[in-house]
Amino acid sequence: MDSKQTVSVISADIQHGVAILTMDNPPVNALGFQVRKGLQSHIVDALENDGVRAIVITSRLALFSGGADIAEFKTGTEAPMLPDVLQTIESASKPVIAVLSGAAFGGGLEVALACHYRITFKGNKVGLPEVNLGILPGAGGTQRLPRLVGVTKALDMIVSGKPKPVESLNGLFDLIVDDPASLDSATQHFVAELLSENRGPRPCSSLPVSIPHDEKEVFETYRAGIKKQARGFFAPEMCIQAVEASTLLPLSEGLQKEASLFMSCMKTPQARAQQHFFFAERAASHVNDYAKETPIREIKKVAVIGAGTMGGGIAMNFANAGIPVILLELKDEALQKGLGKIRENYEATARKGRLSAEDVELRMSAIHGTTEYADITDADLVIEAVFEQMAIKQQVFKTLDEVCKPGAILATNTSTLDINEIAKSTNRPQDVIGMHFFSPANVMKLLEVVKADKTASDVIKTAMMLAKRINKVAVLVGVCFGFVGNRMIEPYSREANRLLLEGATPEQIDKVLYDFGFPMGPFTMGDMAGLDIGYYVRQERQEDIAHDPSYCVVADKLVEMGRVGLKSGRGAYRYEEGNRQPINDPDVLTIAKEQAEALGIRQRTISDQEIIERCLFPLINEGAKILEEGIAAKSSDIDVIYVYGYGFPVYRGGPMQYADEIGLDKIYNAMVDYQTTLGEHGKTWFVPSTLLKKLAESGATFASLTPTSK
Ligand code: 3H9
Repeated sequence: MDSKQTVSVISADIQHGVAILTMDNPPVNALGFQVRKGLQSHIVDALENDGVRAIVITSRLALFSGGADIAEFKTGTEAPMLPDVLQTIESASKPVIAVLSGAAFGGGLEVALACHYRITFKGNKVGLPEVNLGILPGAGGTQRLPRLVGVTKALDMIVSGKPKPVESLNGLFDLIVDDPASLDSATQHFVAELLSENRGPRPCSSLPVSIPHDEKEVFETYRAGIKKQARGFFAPEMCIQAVEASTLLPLSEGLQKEASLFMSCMKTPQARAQQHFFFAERAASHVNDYAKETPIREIKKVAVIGAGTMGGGIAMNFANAGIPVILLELKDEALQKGLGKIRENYEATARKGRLSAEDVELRMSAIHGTTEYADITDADLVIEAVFEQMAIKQQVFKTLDEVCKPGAILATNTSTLDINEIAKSTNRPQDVIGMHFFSPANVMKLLEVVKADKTASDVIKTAMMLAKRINKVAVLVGVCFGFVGNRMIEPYSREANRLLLEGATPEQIDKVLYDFGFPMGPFTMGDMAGLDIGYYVRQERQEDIAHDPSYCVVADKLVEMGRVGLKSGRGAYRYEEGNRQPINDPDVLTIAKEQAEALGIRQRTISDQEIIERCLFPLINEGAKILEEGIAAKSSDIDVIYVYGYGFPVYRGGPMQYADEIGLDKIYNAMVDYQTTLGEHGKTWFVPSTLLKKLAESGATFASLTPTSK
């Protein structure tokens, strides 16, 4: 007789001798304690039930499973452990069939690998993304996948963490149906045939892992190939070693090796950082500034003011997402130049094989150029990306206020200016918001959404939601000079420049920060961006910095000498024609020495540790002030900004997670020490924030703070 029984997140339904175990643990069928316990007990029941001849594991959600419950990694995992549940499945005396009615990731795919047969539909995806969490697949994935799809494919999936279409994985699925709607009937048919042919369990432990003769060097070749992307990461090498073990050991021993490598990853600060970052990225969209029921404004047409590098890049985001854009520039020559640059960018992507010629034309056809404000009156969103000067921006917003339709969102891409002041030049401050893109705007994932005092909540919600449509990660912040990202980078560059005066070289400072994990050090970055940009910002900020005569004095001198970076062939380094490789320039050291002497600064040998502390601790301290002021609602938002906007190594989780990991007392004490050891400079710039002091004294972390809303 058929029966139905429900254990919360898993239901067991016996139909015609087949036990159908359906996972139903929204949102992603994470394999937390209840799911593991439910799976284990239902499988044991089904094995003991003489009326059951086969077991099907499937899901009620659009996803098969998103894998182990990552939140449990922090709080601790209770038995039954996933590898043990999977052992029960693999050694079952009745055939177990996984029916993937949606994507399967990590432990979710490992459940399917432990089953004896697998069924899915065309277009579905599976992956083992554990490496992105600083770990490796720890429930048999590194041992079973190579046995099913071969070493090369398994290695690639496990080390890259990227999902793959099911059709590309020969050997993994016994049946791939055309569409998800036919999965149920296809499964019934498959299982009926299986039983009628008496095909029993088929554990993959019996399969050998062989490396084709011409692929003996597979592991060494793979290591060499990923050297650049894997720089600084611990987990990729552990993944490789685990897959290597699958080729050398029987399954049971391979599983033990995998477990030990998994634990060695799990204990690292990198794993903590990457898991923190997984939740940080998602938490960035949880904001208190609007409600679930707050409506969003419809965005069907966008206008971008300014066809320079930023404006062009911003326009590309919308064209890429199929949203029509009007690009406005006052002079036709500048407009044509901007449109030409956009085409060049698309064509360069097409040459790399990442875009077809038709796509280039399709995207270009979504961007219309104009020199007339009259052409943007029906835009739902206007993003201003003109020269970074208050008077110019205010003039643009005054015009937008005159021409744009009621309800249009008026956004500014300013990276430093006061958006409340910009909003004042309109009669609709509730519609004004900051949408701060990072350069190159068509590439960088980050979008700082800046709410001004009067920005309406539906405008904030629309901007946050729109970010998803254009494939950005949005972080909501408040108004202050430089918002979160640029405000915190200021002490970082200030200290890097001051260290030059004190005797460090650009090369030493860049190397230390590159080795810390940044894609490049501050001097290489400055030369690439152009030293004139910082120079003009400093000119506008004289009242904040004039009291410190040493403030970026070498950078100022270089700009005044016409050494504005890569584009002029000289900056903090020198460059050969057509080559972006920085070359050390002794002239820069001479300039630094002369300036130091003029300021009475004694040059000395600077340790690498001091470079890290001097550049990063004031940056973190600024982050603490930002939290104190409510400019960012939570420390994890700052981490998302730094990883996606400034290349802070994700394996350190972002500056605030890094601070929590090394201990806030250590940072506080170092700040206090520098206050005395660095004389006037220390007294001015190394004052710990009240929040840092409070947390350090109580032994708390930034992550423990309750999110704020301003
Ligand atoms: C693993 O499996 C280890 C094993 O090898 C060994 C064990 C021994 N756990 O991303 P979304 C939450 S490690 C807990 O916005 P989407 C997420 O935080 C795991 N929570 O949805 C969010 O919560 P909130 C390997 C999870 O549709 C909500 O679910 N697996 C998990 O855009 C919705 O998430 C992975 O690394 C989880 N595993 O994307 C896959 N997954 O609403 C990780 C999600 O409160 N997950 N949440 O912000 C993903 O890549 C995506 O979430 C997925 C869905 C593609 C599944």
